[in-house]
Amino acid sequence: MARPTLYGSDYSVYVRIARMALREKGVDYELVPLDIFAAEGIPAWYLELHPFGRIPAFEHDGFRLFETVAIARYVDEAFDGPALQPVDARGCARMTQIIGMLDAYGYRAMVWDVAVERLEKTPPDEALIAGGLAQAETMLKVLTSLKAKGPWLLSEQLTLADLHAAPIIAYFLKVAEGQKLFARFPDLQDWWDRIAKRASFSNG
Ligand SMILES: N[C@@H](CCC(=O)N[C@@H](CS)C(=O)NCC(=O)O)C(=O)O
Repeated sequence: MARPTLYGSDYSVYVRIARMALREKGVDYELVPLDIFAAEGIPAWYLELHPFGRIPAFEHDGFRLFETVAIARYVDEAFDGPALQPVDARGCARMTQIIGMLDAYGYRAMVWDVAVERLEKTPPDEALIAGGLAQAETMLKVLTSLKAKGPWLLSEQLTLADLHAAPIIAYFLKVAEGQKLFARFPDLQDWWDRIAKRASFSNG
């Protein structure tokens, strides 16, 4: 099968999610560097691939996709390797719920409002960080309540939900406030220790 192409940068949480799916499946792929924040702006050719100018975008044998969850699902279904999605209705719904929740309520609060604001802004907007931490707390409480018993979020099977959560949480843990809040969720801490050891979690 043709080798797929992923467009994006190492710093991106969403690119990392897609790369984890590719690596967990054992898919050989090409990463084409695309810095969405480059001073010269987003190249016109990239906007053909992703009209909203975000990363990642993906291409396989003429088939183009953007939106990380669509990319990850395609990678899971189009290539050999261990299945990364449950087959039962409830497991599949739970996985989709966790991914949707991370996208809708987790990413902006945990990555941008807390981590990026603390690490990159001078002076940081403390009200934004406080609001982000409050939302992150709800997120982690709900994630704990949705997590099944067992090594992964959906019990025995590593799924796209684990791969979606790990890079978002990794970014949150770059800052002391994130570490302090996360330490209050021991069930997630065990899960984190496990996912952080996956070869797919390291970039490259
Ligand atoms: N819904 C998109 C989100 C992708 C996204 O927001 N990517 C970030 C990098 S992690 C980005 O491109 N940000 C550029 C910007 O916000 O202008 C997906 O699932 O792929």
